[in-house]
Amino acid sequence: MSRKRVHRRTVLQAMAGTGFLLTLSPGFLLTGCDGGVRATELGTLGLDSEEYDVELKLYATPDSVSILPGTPSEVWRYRAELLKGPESTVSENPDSYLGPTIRLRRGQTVKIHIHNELPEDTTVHWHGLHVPSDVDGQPRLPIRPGEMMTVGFEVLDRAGLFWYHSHAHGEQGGRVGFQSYAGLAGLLIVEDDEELGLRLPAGSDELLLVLQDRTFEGANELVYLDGGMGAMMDRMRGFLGDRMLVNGTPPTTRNVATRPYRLRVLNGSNARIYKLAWSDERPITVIGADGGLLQQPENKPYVVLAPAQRLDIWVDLSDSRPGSTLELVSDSYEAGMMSGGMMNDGMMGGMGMMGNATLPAGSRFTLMTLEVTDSTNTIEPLPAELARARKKIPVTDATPVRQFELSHAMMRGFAINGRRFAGTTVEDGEKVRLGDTEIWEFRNNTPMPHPMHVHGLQFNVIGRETRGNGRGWSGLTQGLVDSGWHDTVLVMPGEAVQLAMTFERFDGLYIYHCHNMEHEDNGMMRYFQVQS
Ligand SMILES: [Cu+2]
Repeated sequence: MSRKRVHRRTVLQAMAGTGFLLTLSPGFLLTGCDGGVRATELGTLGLDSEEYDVELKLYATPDSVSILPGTPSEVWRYRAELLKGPESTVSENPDSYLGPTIRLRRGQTVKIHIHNELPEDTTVHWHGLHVPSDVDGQPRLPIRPGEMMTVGFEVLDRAGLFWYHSHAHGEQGGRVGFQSYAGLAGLLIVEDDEELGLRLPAGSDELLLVLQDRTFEGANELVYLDGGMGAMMDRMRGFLGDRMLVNGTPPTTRNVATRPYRLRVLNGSNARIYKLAWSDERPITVIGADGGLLQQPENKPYVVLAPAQRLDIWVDLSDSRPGSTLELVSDSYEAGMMSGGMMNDGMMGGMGMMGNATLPAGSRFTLMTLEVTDSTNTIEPLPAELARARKKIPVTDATPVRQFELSHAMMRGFAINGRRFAGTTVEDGEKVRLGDTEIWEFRNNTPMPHPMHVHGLQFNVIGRETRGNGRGWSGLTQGLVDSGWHDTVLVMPGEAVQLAMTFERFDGLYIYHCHNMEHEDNGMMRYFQVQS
């Protein structure tokens, strides 16, 4: 038996409440401020309750799925089994490696038994959800092969599109990039009364889109960081696949009718940034971002979607002619050589020194074609006011500012304030007070963009400043969606971005990191501690 498994047994036994647990996982027992939320019996983390509204089993398991014509591809994926709760809680995606879409209601209590059937450690992170530290799927609480962990939480977030994915960190380094690439990701939708009251397009008029790029070789085998110089460059700029998959399959045509649709889009890619636009150049109407609906709809010529970000888009096809088509594309932009983009002379960076991507960053391609095949007369207009319930975080001149310098050392990966990921180590500058509001400023000193993610909360983007050095990326500026609520913000090269955030309800350890998964796996991740 390997040392790993012995170690895990120790953790499981220790969950009965003995003291040495603290040394195995600092912060583990600190989550006690919100009556009833605490680590309890064997393997149950987070909310401990007699009764849950929803209970399900979630398996992380090897599988094979037909993605391209021919041989099925080997993947790692999530499968779910609903034990208790509304039928609509779990919808499988049978033709895809993506995990089932999990649909929850605000206020529900949820219990999830996570089974690891993979040959290595894993975790499940509920990206964007405000959950206790122990439930957050952090690398400090791995689920060993063959073992099960139970997490409980209350759905506290307002309605929005969230997702769940692996957040594993192995002994040799980060495994987020590999495991997510292998297929360990799925959508999680939170609904609430406020949003349902708006009567936005639903059912078949709500289109869920997960954007991912992949590379296949041989008999449809997924390829990730396949060694050599190319792999080294992939680690530096982030992995770029050579073809697009949408919901785990090549882009398709969807039949639609002459009425409004709601597109809810997740960038589930490891590193690729999308510039979403309509093929007829009509504006993109944005109604929501990571943390739910915006206060009012906003029209943009195009929108930028960085890894882990979500956008909610409304489109009205009521004036469309039956037989006509409309494409959702990712438009071209200049990405800079260091990020695998096109060079100025039009030569593809991917063919030169920057790795072997044949679909360089900033390429134009189609993600989905809408073909109008039906006419309908029932039109729900888009409400002018979408969200009133959540007020922006108040900040004043007295609100403390915490700065984070993002840096890159060739061959030695990435760092935040000069520090690389070092397990649960938390420095003085990484401790915050429960209940406090702060401004976090991420300052990008690298030639690459970084989508920075803070766990356990939603923040407001309150400012952006360019400090020079931002060459090459101006083609994305007008498409950044900064209003509303976010858990991931794109910080461009040479840019400083200010975020307002409040550390509510839960103390303990959380993580902040770049969501370019190769940057994250190569050091650009740190723990921070919320102290009560
Ligand atoms: Cu990064």
